[in-house]
Amino acid sequence: MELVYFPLLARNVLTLLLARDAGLDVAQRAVDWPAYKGETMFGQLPQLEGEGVPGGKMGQSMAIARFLARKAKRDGATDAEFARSEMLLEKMTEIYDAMKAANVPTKGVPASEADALRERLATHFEHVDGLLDANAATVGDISALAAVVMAREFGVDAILAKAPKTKAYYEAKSALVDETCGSFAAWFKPQ
Ligand SMILES: N[C@@H](CCC(=O)N[C@@H](CS)C(=O)NCC(=O)O)C(=O)O
Repeated sequence: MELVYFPLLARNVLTLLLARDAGLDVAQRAVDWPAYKGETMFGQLPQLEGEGVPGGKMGQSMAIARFLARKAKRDGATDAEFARSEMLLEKMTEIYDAMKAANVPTKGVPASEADALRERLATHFEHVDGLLDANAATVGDISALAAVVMAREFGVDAILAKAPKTKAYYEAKSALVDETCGSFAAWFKPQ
């Protein structure tokens, strides 16, 4: 399978980390944009393509991650694990949305707003830390890692100041992170 996306750290990170951690064969492919728009289901990226994808292609980043998690049995083995994983996924969406709201596309987050965002991120990651189970490695647990990767330009120590388990998980998974998306540029960063 191929994940069509831009060489950035954004809506692709969760899927790529999950796929590699779970041993699914998913490679990222870049395309000419906006020339490729007409080939996508919703006029946007990411899009998962290839054999094993119903109809050959699917859009919506979180649907893609959940689809692959189900395939790899990383969506939670019990009701309790599923619930925990789903809450973590929604936390990642909140973290993404908080950064997106403060971000000026291609430029970054204005310096005047970066400290306030850092504080909001630290609180979000404190919530994440209360749910995280690195050993379970559900898609929700991996989404905690993805959230740190997307937010790390704001300072890992600052954003994880109240999230020791998440910090330890991020540090333990540094090789996975580097191999998976080490060559992509940060999308969310202070200006
Ligand atoms: N809800 C969609 C949003 C996708 C989205 O906003 N994609 C952006 C990049 S992150 C995009 O394709 N932008 C280019 C465009 O709209 O032309 C998802 O999660 O996949």
